[in-house]
Amino acid sequence: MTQQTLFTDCTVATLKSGQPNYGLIEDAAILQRDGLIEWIGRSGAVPLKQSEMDKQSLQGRLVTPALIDCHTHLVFGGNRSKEFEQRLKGASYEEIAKIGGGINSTVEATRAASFDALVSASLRRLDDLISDGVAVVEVKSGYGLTIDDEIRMLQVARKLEELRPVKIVTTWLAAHAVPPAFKGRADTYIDQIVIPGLVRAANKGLVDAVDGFCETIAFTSGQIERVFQAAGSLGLPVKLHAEQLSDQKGALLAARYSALSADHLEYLSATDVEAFAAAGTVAVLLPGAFYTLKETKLPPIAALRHHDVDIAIATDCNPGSSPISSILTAMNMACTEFALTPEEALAGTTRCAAKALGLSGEYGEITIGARAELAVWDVEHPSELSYWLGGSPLHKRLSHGIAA
Ligand code: DI6
Ligand code: FE
Repeated sequence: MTQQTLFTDCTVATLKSGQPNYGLIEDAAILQRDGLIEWIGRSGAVPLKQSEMDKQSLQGRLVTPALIDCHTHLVFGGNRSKEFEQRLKGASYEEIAKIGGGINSTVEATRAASFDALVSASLRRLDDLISDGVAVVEVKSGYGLTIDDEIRMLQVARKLEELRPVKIVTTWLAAHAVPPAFKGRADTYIDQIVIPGLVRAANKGLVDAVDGFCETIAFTSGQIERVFQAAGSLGLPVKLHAEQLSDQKGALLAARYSALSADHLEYLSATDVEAFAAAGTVAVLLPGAFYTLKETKLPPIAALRHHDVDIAIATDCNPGSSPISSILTAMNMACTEFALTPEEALAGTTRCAAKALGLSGEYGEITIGARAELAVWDVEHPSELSYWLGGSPLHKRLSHGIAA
């Protein structure tokens, strides 16, 4: 049976591409049918007989597309508060990684945790995101670093989707760090774990995209390129942690492989942005990592804007460089640290984040045919979503057109 609702008495920020001022529609109505947006416009212009419809007043609230966190490491065991203390005393992220802390310490804790323990630790963080109006979360592997442990992480990620009304997008990130068993043998690790593991995980239907960490403390662009070729032969899209700590020209590699996104980008050279822009690759900025690592080098925002690169914002939720499970906090940080406008920040967690996950048109915009995944807010203007810090002004989420 058809399920249809007319939401009335609201202001809608559609975030539709090419529309100024958040695509705002005052005194709006939204018609959803079987979980899809059937119509959106001014309340006086509803094209059907309203008496025949299930109506719901939103009592003057603001409606946006539900938010999207397009870059997280949500599944992990333990935490790294000890490293937080070390960094506050002056140790750098790279120094800690080189002496066996960093990603590899979370690898140990993740391998030691049971499947259920990983699910419940991840659920807490997922619930934080949901209470910020998030409906789509990308989740990476990368703390297993054996084939079985990497696969288990993605199985945990898929399990989350059964437990909450969200869409989980999975990413194979075995090329995140060289594990101790392969110390000094990064190429062998790529050949024996990263690529055969990817094939196995993909055959199990566990992989939506493939990522890597291109950095002096991780993998060279040549090593990442081999992973990208394997992804290509499986028909999987790629993305990359690029230019986070130094300029390794990872963003250019990502662009050459038509990556969905290149992420971090603090050390991306402004002169490389043009080539990057031509690929249509989304620039995912991660202000939580910038903040946590007390980074001072800003991503080349002016050049990204000049070349019309789509900019997304994500939490990078992880226990080392970004222990943040609030997308609204990431939006606030993007404005305060990177001088994005609140409108850019909101586009960065809706329309542009959807593009970074290959979900354009389906999520991240309120437009006819898109999914009725909506967030209803107790705010007067969308700029408030980036403005408040701490606490969430979410009134409710609508998932599949129904209160979630
Ligand atoms: N860059 C990051 O910011 C995360 N991964 C990456 O490649 C950090 C992961 C961690 O420190 O655990
Ligand atoms: Fe990351």
